[in-house]
Amino acid sequence: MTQLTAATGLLLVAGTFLASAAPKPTRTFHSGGNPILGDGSYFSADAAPLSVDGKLYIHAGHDEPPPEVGGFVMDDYGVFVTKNPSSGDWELHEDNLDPDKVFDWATGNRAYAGHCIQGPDGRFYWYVPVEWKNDELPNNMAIGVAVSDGPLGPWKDPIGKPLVTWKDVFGDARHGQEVIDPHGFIDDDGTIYLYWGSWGAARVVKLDDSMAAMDGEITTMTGFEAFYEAPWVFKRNGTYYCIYDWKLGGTEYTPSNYQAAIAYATASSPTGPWKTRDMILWGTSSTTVHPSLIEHGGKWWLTYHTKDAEGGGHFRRSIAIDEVRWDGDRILPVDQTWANPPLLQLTNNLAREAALTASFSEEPPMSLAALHDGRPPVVRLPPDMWSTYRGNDSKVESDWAQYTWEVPLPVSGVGIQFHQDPNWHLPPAEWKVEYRDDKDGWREVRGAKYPTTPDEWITVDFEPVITQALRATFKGQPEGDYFHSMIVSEWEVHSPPADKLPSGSLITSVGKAPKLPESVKLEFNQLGSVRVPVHWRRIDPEKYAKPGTFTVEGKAAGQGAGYLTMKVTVTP
Ligand code: FUB
Repeated sequence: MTQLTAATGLLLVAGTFLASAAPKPTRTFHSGGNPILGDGSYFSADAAPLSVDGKLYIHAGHDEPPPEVGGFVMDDYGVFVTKNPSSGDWELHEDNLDPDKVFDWATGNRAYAGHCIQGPDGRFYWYVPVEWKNDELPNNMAIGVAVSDGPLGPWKDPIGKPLVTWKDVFGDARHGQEVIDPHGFIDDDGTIYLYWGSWGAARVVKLDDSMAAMDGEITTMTGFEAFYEAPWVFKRNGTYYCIYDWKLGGTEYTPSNYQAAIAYATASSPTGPWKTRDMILWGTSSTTVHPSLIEHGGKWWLTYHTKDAEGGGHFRRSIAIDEVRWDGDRILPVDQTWANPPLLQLTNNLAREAALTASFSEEPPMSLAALHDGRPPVVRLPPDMWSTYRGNDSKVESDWAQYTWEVPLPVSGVGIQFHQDPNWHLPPAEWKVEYRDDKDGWREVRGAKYPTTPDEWITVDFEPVITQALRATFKGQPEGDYFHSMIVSEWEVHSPPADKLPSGSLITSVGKAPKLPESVKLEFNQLGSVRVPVHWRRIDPEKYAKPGTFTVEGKAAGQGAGYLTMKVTVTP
């Protein structure tokens, strides 16, 4: 079949399209790793990948709020394009679909997670949940569909109205779940399914061949464990897979009920019943993750989002992509990667590499892990905070949190941020920092002063010590015979700078990964020499595949002034 479409002049050939009239990207960039675009110049969320004619298109939402706004501001969609995610070469098409301009019935706000697929007619259908100009319903998010001859638009509304609304799912009922996060899937027999789901319910309906009308009953899918939102269905070797946002507050994967992890379920039919198999990725830094999984260029890829870009936040997210490996029909847990992995970031904060324990933590909704996530938050949500709240009548006078390292390390200060709220949380009446001394047990650090001002960053310096554990103990503000609980969003532990960061060299032979030392001896003024763990950058096996030399960077724990370097010589 060859046809020339009137709308754009694109040539459709047997279901493929020749992108003669493909719009020009608004920018091209090279990505050094996740987040794909991490410089904070454009925030993106809800990645929905589509592999067409050797290119990977990622249709994505656009996060636009200023840093201090704690809610979604999403008014349009963008598309990221690459031939090969490993190349790091990307195009970005900003403002590719603007609901304001495409849908007469939409307010133009809340352009949430959509999904673009190619229909049997070779055209592209982008299902998007946007706000409907209808204020009579309990919730006016509705799924619209935009169509185009190419995956980059221009987009048109083929039906002039929403495709699925609250009314279609719940009729006149006042209670239900937001109609968002659509996902399209065409089975081998040509049956077209539209899925969506949020707030714990996943739904599906068949579409007719127009791709823009429902064809049958809406059903609620069953069998998932801890389904929260964002169903993404695909088929591999006859098995249907659904990956989704998994959420169960108070568990190891999602301590706070504001976080989500990524899980997958399988079924023998595209509508379930589903059986949850395993986790693919534990929660990321942002409260939402919105996963998708696709085969492209002979590899499988997971896309999701985080708040790891410069200036990022829970509502200023950035999309990420990592390779997925299979073991037979099992999806293996994905190794999350970053352009600059957390343990390689230049900081003197030792808290990130410590094991963290506490006398108590209110989980859910809060999360003890927030103390050492390395990010004092701008907009605070529960997973960004440790709380000792046990009720308004707690007789517990004090609580503690403790960092323990695998080896003794030099420490010379802490940074902390307390908060208060109208609900019984106050900064502590007093607090202190102790270190563990092998001989004498817990001893208070010397020379420290302990401010308690809420909502500002507090730095406390003290006489340097070498220790394997540091503990902060907080006394609650008394009221009658009760004690107020407290909230801490971040607790850093600072290492003093070493006198010098050494560099080294070693030899390896072709094909053999160099054996980099796990620790390095550093000299510290007053404290003498201390062996400190080193985190090395991952080495691409290409580097030692032939004779030559290259340099690897390493980050010594607690050393923020620069990287160690190791020169590697590869001999034949
Ligand atoms: O981006 C807005 C909403 O947040 C999406 O629809 C959800 O999947 C979550 O990522």
